[in-house]
Amino acid sequence: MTKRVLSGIQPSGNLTIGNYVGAIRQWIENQDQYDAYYCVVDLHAITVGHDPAALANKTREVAALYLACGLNPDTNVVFVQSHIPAHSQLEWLLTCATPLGWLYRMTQFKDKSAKQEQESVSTGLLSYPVLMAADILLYHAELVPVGDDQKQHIELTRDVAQRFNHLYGEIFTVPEGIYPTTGARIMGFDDPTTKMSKSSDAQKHAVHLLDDLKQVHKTIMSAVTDSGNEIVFSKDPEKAGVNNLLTVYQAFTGKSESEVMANLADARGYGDLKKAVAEIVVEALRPIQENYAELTDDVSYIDSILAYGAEKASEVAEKTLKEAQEAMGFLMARQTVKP
Ligand code: ATP
Ligand code: LTN
Repeated sequence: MTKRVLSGIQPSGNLTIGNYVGAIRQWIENQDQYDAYYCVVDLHAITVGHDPAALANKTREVAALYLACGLNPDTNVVFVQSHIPAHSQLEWLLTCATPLGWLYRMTQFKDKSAKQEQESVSTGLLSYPVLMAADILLYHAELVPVGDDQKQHIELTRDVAQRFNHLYGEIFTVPEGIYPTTGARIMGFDDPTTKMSKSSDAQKHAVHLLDDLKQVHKTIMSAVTDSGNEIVFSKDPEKAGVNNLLTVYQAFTGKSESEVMANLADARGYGDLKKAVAEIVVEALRPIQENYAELTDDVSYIDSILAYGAEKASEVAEKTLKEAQEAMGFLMARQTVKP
């Protein structure tokens, strides 16, 4: 049987090569094998401060990038999370079945809330993983392709599904996360000890999919390394910068570690390594940027894909929501109103 897949990215900044390698590339590589749903999770993007004037365009941009990277909208359902009210509705039902302690344990909540004034941390930032669980469980997704940083959220989704099923009956499929073998966590070029993140403002931190290609080259050439000169894959924290560059090279070429080392045998130092990585990344981004320009030439094209996607997604989501409501004992609304 074809497996059901769901994943999504928040329109909370400019998509990075981390989002590409950790998530989108997995979606594309296996797109013929799955019955897949990919959403732009705009409701997640408002959990930290956002710009209302930019949200709609960002949402469209992320959807266009899914397609520009190679996702086929004829065989995958591509949609916007907020277009399907069932996501917010199921979230509330699941929230009431989720112990608060489970949410306080989430490291992403701890990290993101620590960066804000404690008084202004939103409740949404805490309940965010429950919304993610709703996204996944509404579609009975069996597999969720994401980067490493989402492991804890996937575990929580599994726990919530199991708890709900135990309390109210077997409604939800318990999903599994799938993670790329290479590049599940790309680190920042300015600081190889922190994950590359699209919401970081730091200069030279990330390469974004739509960055000017000269800038891409510059950012990679400025990557932080170490004071040595040894080009090796290594878990030594001292060598995190070099390891990250090699990982990016490996992720973009699809080669094994030993093939990567053989390819780079002539590199004399870190300058040569960075140049090789920059060339690979620039050539991978070039066709994506060309596709993106073509796709966004006609604004209504992306909107029509999203409208079609919402129709398909809603068929599945509405059905699951009703099942969950019935299982919890709600009086179901009837079609005919006149007594
Ligand atoms: P934000 O900074 O807004 O929290 P983000 O860059 O961490 O954003 P998300 O929208 O949280 O991106 O993640 C979208 C997908 O990209 C997820 O599957 C996530 O695991 C993956 N991802 C994000 N950053 C990386 C990274 N540095 N390396 C690998 N995968 C990543
Ligand atoms: N929390 C995820 C984004 C996300 C997601 C999802 C991923 C929201 N809903 C459902 C997979 C499936 C993140 O990457 N920050």
